[in-house]
This record gives sequence, structure tokens and C-alpha cells, in this order.
Amino acid sequence: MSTTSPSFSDVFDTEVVGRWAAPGRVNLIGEHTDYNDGFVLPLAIDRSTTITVGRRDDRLLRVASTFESGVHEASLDALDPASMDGWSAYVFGIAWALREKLPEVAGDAGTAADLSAAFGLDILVESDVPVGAGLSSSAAIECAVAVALADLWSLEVTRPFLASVGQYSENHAVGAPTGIMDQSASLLGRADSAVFLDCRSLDAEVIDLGFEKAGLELLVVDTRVEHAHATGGYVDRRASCERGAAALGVSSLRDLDVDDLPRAQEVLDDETFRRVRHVITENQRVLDTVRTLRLEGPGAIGALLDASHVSMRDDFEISVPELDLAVSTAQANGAVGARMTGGGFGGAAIALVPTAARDGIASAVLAAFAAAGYTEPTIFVVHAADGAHRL
Ligand code: GAF
Repeated sequence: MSTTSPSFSDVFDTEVVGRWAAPGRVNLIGEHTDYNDGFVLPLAIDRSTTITVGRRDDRLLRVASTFESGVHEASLDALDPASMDGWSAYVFGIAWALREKLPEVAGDAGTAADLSAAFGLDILVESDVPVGAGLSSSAAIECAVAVALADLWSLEVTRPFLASVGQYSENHAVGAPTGIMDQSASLLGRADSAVFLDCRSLDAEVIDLGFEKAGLELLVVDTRVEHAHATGGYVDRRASCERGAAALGVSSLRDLDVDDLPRAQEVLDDETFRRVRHVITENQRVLDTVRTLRLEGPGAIGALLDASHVSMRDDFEISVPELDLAVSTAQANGAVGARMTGGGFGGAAIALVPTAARDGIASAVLAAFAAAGYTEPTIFVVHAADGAHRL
């Protein structure tokens, strides 16, 4: 029996006023550096969440999706993170976070300080960003909703502000203590480019990747080992970084560089030292990657990608055997460089590959997973895409 996804009019009876899309992301390099005020270099990808929106006459937000049956409902007058759960928290959380954060920018360009003039909406969510793969399916929903609400409610706010709204929602409505990288990539991404973000100043620069000109492609290996950031390892790693910074007398690990490593080794226990070393060296690798992309092109960044993976595997200890196998197999079969991407503990690896070697590398990874008895991974090419926009 074949099933078809519901259309907007199957679920809602309001008239459609617009559609918005926001992409997932791949992080080229700079992992677990964002919440340490450091540097990241993600790209928005050609996998996205699309929302179709109808205007309501009341102050209700009603949301449905093509991936789960049922309609979730919340009143704009009673938005409360404590009563948000499941995937709809990614939608309601944005409205709540906007309400909380608007006072920070009220008055700038005539921005309203509250949501008193906002109206209700019906929202249908669809997405081709794989869930749990470390490609920011949640940020894609948040950012599609954020740009739609800003457009529809005539909020004169900037994209960096909307990224901070997305992060605030993720932290307080969803309950994951994540940084600002994913929402920034989804909102600020550009075709064929990466976003070089300083997570302290929030200065962002678009960096040309030049993959096509160099005959390269970016392959994603989704190991299908699912991860979550609201619990366990992610929370624990963040706490280690904060402990390390406090013990070294700085407000964040951004204030340290490789020259501080000998002192860090003296002061910290071995595990905390290795966590700190990952962040310090990863920040340097982001800066080196940006410089190398500019001066030599993408064919020269392989060693930095490889070193990033080793650091995440051995120092930050966020890799899993499936990610290590994807990375080592890609490297052994001709990838320029490879690393796990995203928060870790599952999810996806990326490999920068010559187009001519792409299919051979994909086959080798599939064969290696089969030989190891792992679940078959999903392997696909991604291209750097534009950030969230109205369709
Ligand atoms: C997840 C988080 F959401 C990001 O903020 C970032 O910390 C990343 O893991 C690790 O670099 O995607």
C-alpha cells in the first residue's frame, strides 16, 4: 500500500500566505568550538526544511508535518517551554524565544518589543534533512520558522539576531545546551561557500569553497547511528570545557592558544587537558583552513580535516567506530581529507573527494560497513547552498 504525505489543505483550512525554506548544514571544520567562543566554518547544504504557512484570525499557532500525523497547537498568549515537547518544540520554541528576545532589539529600525500585534498561523513542515544525522535538521526547522515569523509579523530584525533566537530556543525550549553554529549556517549560508563565524564577536564572513573548480565534491556518510544533544556526551563535553577554562583563569577557551598548552597540561587532569587541547587546536585548524582555502584552494585542506578527526576521536572522544571506519576508508581510497561532522556520538562523516574517485570511495565505505557488520550507511553528495529564504 502506498502512502502519500498530506498537503496543506488536507490538514488546514486557512489560505496559504507563503512558503519558506531553510537548509541543514555540514560543518567543514571547527567542532565544539562555538560554545567556547571560538571559530567555525560550516556550510548550508542542499537539503532543507520547507514550511507552508496559512494566516489565522486568532492567536493560535497550529503545526503539522509530513513526517508524523496529528496537529500540535499553542496560543501566542500562553507560550511556555515547559509544555513543549517533541519536534513541535522547534516551532513553538521560536515564537517563545522571539517574544523573550525582542526587547533586546526593540526600537532598532522600528522593531516591536513584543508579539502583541502578531497573529496566529497554520504551519505545515516538510524536510529532506535526515534526522539524527548531525546535519542540523532541528536548526533547519527553527530557521525556516524564524524567517517566516519575522516576515509575516513584520519584525525588522537581522539574521544574526534570528540565529540567536534559534539558539535560545534550542537551549531553553528544546533543552539542548548547543552553540550558535547551526542556526548561523542555516541563516547565513551562501551557494558554493562556507560561513566563517567568530562565535565571540558573531562577525561572519562568506568564504568561497571552490570545490567544483578544483574537481572536488563533498560526500556525506550518514552512519545512521543516531545522536542527541540534550543529554549525555554533549552536555558532559561542554561542562569539561567550562571546567578547564575556569581552572586556567579565562572566561572561555577562546582566550587560549597553542602556546598555553604546556601550562594547561600542568594545571589540568589528563582528561580535561585533552578536552581543552581539542578546542584550542581546533580553533587554530579553522583559521588555518580559511587561510589555506584562500591561498591554495580546497585541494590543500585535507591534512587539516584529517587532524580534526584525530583530535575529536582521541582528545575530545566524541567519535564512534562507525564514524572512524567511514573516515579511514575514505582516506584510504583517495579522499583529500575526511572527518566526522557535527556534535558526534553518531551522525555523519564528511569526505572531500575528487569527483573521479567519488563512486569508488562510496563503494569502499559500503563494503567496509558490510564487512564490519554495521548498518548500511546512507551516502550522498552535498553542495553548499543559500541560507533560509522565502520561496
Ligand atoms: C551541534 C551543536 F548544535 C552545535 O552548536 C555545535 O556545538 C556542534 O554540535 C559541535 O560543533 O551541532
